[in-house]
Amino acid sequence: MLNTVDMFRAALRINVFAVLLSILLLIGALYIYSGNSHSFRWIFQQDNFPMTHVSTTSCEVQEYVNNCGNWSIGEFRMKVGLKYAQPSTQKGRTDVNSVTNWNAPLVWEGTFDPVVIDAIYKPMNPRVAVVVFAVGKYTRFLKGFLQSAEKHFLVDFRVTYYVFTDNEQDVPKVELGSARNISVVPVPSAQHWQEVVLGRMEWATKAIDNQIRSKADYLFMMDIDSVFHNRFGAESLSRLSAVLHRGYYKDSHRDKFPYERRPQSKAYIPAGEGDYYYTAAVWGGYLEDMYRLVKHCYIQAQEDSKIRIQAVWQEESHLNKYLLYNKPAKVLSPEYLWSDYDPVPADIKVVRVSQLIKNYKEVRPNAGNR
Ligand code: UD2
Repeated sequence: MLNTVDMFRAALRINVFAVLLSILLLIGALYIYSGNSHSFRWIFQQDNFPMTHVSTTSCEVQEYVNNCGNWSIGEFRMKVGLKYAQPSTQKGRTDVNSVTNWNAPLVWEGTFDPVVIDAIYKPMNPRVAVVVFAVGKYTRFLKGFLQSAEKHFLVDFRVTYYVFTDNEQDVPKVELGSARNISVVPVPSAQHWQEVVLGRMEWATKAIDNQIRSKADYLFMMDIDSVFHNRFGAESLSRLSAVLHRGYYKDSHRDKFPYERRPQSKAYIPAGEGDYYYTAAVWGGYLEDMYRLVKHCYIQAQEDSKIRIQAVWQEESHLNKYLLYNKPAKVLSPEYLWSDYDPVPADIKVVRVSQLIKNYKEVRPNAGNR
């Protein structure tokens, strides 16, 4: 039989337990609220905010909704009271064209406001995969690339660098921001640099299938022998973003572009056709769109090799052919890949990434200039 004291103690224990449980539940609720509603608290609020403010801010946002479907329209509404310079319909860059003839943005410094861009993209919290190859002596470029990317590439976004290398020990320990990682993907060594350059398409296709697909929303392919110098931000994100090659952007006649001109090759582009000449050293987009394009380059190069032909600029030739018939959603100016080989002209207001000067004979496995 329980006496009165025992009953009192039992009641006290139950009360203490109930209070502790309530506190735990309260902490849990607050934690969930602060995590999930981060974007609402910071940028997007107020369900009665008109839709037009969203769609005119960026067609890219609408595209993301259509493709990813992860966010309701309400989540793209700008924070009421966010301060940024008023956009103008009259003033802007006049020295360069900032729209293509298929009405896609052509991105230059001065054509976007980073405050607005970040306010749109950061709350989406996309996962970005960066695929780089560092095979043979190219591991020497990893440190400079990664350290500078941490300062300038999609800062405060979730980024995973997939480093494809034949020498894991040479992957440097680099201090990374939060939610940023390096994932090493082993690949065999190569006898010829062409094996690496074209092999990238095959290895990247397989890696997307095997390990990247479930972990990324966007994917960039980048050359490793380059260094970031300035912001390379969310203004670069789109379904498919291609960078104008610095050597051919100043209204070169399209027949002078170094497209593949042999009809036997799958990369063939006939004279009289072409929009721009894009570099294969930086390109990016939605994971699935990039997968289609990377795989396309891989398959087309394989078809070429069956008849013992190699496109004049390897995967870059296949990339240019694809983009002629499948227009990119954004075209990035050569700010997004300049080169230390060339002086910077007046219309390049900001060099965001620059290719390093390298001794081709020394770094490539089979010596010889390109
Ligand atoms: C140009 C293009 C490049 C590609 C190549 C094809 C530019 C700035 N770059 O670069 O995108 O189209 O021509 O011919 O327009 N790599 C290794 N180990 C090697 C060789 C290459 O890891 O032994 C990787 C590395 O990531 C390098 C990339 O492949 O950055 C491209 O090779 P490259 O830099 O030698 O080619 P490059 O400078 O002629």
